[in-house]
Amino acid sequence: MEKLIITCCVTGAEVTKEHNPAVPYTPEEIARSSYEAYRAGASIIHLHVRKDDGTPTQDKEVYSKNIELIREKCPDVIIQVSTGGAVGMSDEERAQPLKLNPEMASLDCGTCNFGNDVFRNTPETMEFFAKEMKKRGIKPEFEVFERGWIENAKKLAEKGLVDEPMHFDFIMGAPGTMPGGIKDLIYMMESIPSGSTWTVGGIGKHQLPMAVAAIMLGGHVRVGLEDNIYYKKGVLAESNAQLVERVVRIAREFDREIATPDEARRILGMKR
Ligand code: KMH
Ligand code: ZN
Repeated sequence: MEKLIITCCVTGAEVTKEHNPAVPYTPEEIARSSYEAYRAGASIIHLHVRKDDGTPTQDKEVYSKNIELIREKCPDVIIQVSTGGAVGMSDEERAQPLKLNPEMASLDCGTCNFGNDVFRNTPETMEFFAKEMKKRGIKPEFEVFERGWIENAKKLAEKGLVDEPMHFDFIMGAPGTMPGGIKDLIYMMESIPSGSTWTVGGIGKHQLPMAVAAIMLGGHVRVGLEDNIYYKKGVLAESNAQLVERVVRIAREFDREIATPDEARRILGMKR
């Protein structure tokens, strides 16, 4: 098996310090938390940013400041900006961090219920993000909340809007979307085009079982406070690094070595 790529989703747009005080908001907090996760073994930081009061934002200048501080501490880590942003944001608003030409970005390829909201990604939205990423040489990570979203991503490839190999992130167990069972994960991994890579992010209680399954099945792992604020039932995670450290320990038990950022680039078919 390839070495294991660990993505850390350090803050997201939904969780707050009221849920877990370790959720980082300011550029300094996000950079520190990213650095700790990187030191623990994360080679990709999935990056949302916040205003200092915790409000999610896609503001280009705020992204720029966050990226600058992360880069100071982790010169080689892969920074994957979010184009999902928060529910209700416009496409233009969500696309702002792409203007900074990051190495990688998330591309949500479908619409779903999302808790009590609807996370809207129309075909037009998906094509807009795909074109923008292709134009700028940004590697997309296709976020998949439902099985049909893989078909939407394949359509983008058929239209020549994305380059292969494609990289998918299965988000499993988010309220309103596909569940986080092993059978669901196997169905997903068997549905992507051959030669593609995949990672999985389990939401809440699904984070640990999905991570262990991915380690065994040859996929990659996403963990972090965006997806899960607990270490175990009733016990809050102390930090993003703590969640990454656990994955590293388990991977070692299965003889899967941890990929450095440059090894992750090679596995994902990216140029530095
Ligand atoms: N915050 C969610 C609505 C992404 O980063 O691309 C979308 C999300 C996915 O987190
Ligand atoms: Zn996200």
